[in-house]
Amino acid sequence: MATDNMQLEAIREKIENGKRLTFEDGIFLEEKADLFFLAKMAHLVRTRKNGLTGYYNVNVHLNPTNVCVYRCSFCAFRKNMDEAGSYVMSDEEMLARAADADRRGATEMHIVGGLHNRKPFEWYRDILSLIHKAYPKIHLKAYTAVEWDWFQRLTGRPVKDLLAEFRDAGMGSMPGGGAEIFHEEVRSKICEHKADTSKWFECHREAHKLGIRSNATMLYGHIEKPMHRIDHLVRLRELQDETGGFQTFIPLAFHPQNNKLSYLPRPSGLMDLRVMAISRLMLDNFPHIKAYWVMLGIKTAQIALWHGADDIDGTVVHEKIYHDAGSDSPQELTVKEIRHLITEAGLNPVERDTLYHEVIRGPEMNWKRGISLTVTN
Ligand code: V47
Ligand code: SF4
Repeated sequence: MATDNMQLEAIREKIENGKRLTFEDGIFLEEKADLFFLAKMAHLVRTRKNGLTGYYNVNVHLNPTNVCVYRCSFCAFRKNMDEAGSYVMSDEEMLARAADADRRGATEMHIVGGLHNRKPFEWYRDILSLIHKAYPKIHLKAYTAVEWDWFQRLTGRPVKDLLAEFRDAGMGSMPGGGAEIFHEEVRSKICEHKADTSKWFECHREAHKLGIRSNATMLYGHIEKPMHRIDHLVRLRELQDETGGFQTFIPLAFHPQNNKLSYLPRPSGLMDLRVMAISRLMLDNFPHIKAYWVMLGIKTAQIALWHGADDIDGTVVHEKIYHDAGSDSPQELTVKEIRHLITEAGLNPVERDTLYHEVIRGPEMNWKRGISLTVTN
């Protein structure tokens, strides 16, 4: 029988030679590898793919409504229709948010929200055309698989038609939310009613087939076990083998305030870094891994850049989902602060757009799209 050391050495050899890790290797890393080993290996893979670059972008969040028909147990953002604190933004408010984004030189608006009991699918589509017509340069990263599944339920139409229609209205790409944990043992306990795992994958597969890029997430640090996390990563890796349409993977640390899982502690800093590194190692076909500072906190996000992450997300203004759930990170980081975080970590800050082209800034808030920065290997 192989000893733990022999097994660890075999994994090291695989990583150094660019070979794929198995599900069992992933479990072994979860259970036996120390943080130094994980960091060293993940950093090797991150430098192979992205050198010593630390990517960031300039973006703004828009959550058009917090009214939601679902009741995911981890969610602190949703409200019932008539509940105090519920809101639906007007077109004017959303346009004002887009104008603000434009003024700040944002290259991206990240648009996600609740599934409103009374809003038809056209409301969601028209938000995109409204903003896109007024500010065509801003990339709209809009609506998670859960929302696409909801539009499908509302209309009875195939998701590929809906995606094409929304793309024509201005959608640029799909964010990675709604993935939570794919394994049924967990999914059935934390979000049993919304898009199931096969629907989540169907939406992303169809998007990729249409040439629409997307991201993927994993909500960790609640009731899931290591096996569920590794299963999640392996499933994502399989779709990426098939389509190549994923850009970035974003591990999302569970925030326990104001939701039905408030009895759970927050994941530790150690867990944040371990999950980041293991994600980098398992997702050998994902070009990027993002340390989303809003949920990790600035300090952990900075260190995560040495644990497999190559991207720190954006300047992020008006984020609600995590802040409602108790995130104590600020609402906004300036470009200067983000660049400082990255440089202080010994890395080279590069501004990217949503599709990982370099952003070249001129005077004032003028910017143009440069070359593609993603190396596929
Ligand atoms: O799916 C909700 C998560 C996600 C909580 O694609 C929570 O670039 C922790 O998808 N604690 C939505 N997490 C956010 C999202 C995202 C974020 C950043 C970048 C990108 C991208 C996508 O937020 C949900 C859920 O997993 N979430 N509540 C909570 N209490
Ligand atoms: Fe609704 Fe999304 Fe919250 Fe679930 S996570 S309750 S789908 S807003």
